[in-house]
Amino acid sequence: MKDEAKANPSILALIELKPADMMEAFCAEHPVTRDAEARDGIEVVLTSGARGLSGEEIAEFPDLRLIAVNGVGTDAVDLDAATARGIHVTTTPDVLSEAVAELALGLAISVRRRIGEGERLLRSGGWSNGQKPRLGQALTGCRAGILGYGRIGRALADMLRALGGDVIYHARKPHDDAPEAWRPDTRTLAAESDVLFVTLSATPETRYIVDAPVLEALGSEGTLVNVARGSVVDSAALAAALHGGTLGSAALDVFEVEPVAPDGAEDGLLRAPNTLFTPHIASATNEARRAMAQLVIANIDAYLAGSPLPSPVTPA
Ligand code: 8YV
Repeated sequence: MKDEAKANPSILALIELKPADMMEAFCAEHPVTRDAEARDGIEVVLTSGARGLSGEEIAEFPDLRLIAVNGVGTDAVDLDAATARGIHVTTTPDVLSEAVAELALGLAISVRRRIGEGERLLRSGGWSNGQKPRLGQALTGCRAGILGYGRIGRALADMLRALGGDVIYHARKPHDDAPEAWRPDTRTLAAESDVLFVTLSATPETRYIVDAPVLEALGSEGTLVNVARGSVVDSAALAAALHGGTLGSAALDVFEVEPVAPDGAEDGLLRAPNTLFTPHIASATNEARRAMAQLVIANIDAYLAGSPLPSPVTPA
């Protein structure tokens, strides 16, 4: 790469692409800076679904033309501010759907079969001291409700069908090509499910779409699994439902405030019974992250070449 371009980086990386060799190759072949204060001359910002780029930040970049998101969630990107300035936004759809669905499945099996609880009983010596592990609940054959029927919801439905249970879903409208049955609203979906999987996008309309009445409908034997965003679940209502026994169990990979501090805002939730928590790792596999990095770089290269962008979310 010409020294002149290296001297005047036009790409700001706010995140590190993984695996590391992808970031090394990216920086070797592109005019990249990691200087978070850089503004002038920055045409491209590389960010993540979790980090995003706010309207205030977008306003600080006079030359910005592309926001390349390493992820599918755009809730942390001010799309209106980007569109108003004709700034492109790209994401990495499809390449992470199976990884996210796989973790959702793993969380459901782990919390219902009390895998974490059993592991703690063994490591604490409780089992060797005669304590008996508690019985769990099967996932095989149970009624699974999927809230949100996009790429991740569909990938999850495919996996759940193999477990032989009924799979139903709620989305804004029924999907004609869906083998599963549609339910008209979230509470009806919860009432007819043993496990409610949350995969829908976080928007102002979906904030707290899983609230106390929905959790009550899911019931004292029911399980909630969230691999979408923390903002779609009212976590105070969730903590109360778990502590009160109106909801059976919950497994979360995303939270209203991330990262979660052990004694922080989600304290009540972290101390709730029958729970399992992971630190926003749904797409965190070598396979998915490498494919995400390849797609991010493909979008940036297309922009630099003036070619059509592979996966734009804002009108190209
Ligand atoms: C990533 C995500 O963890 O796709 C998303 O929106 O939240 C996750 O895939 C995140 O983008 C970090 O790169």
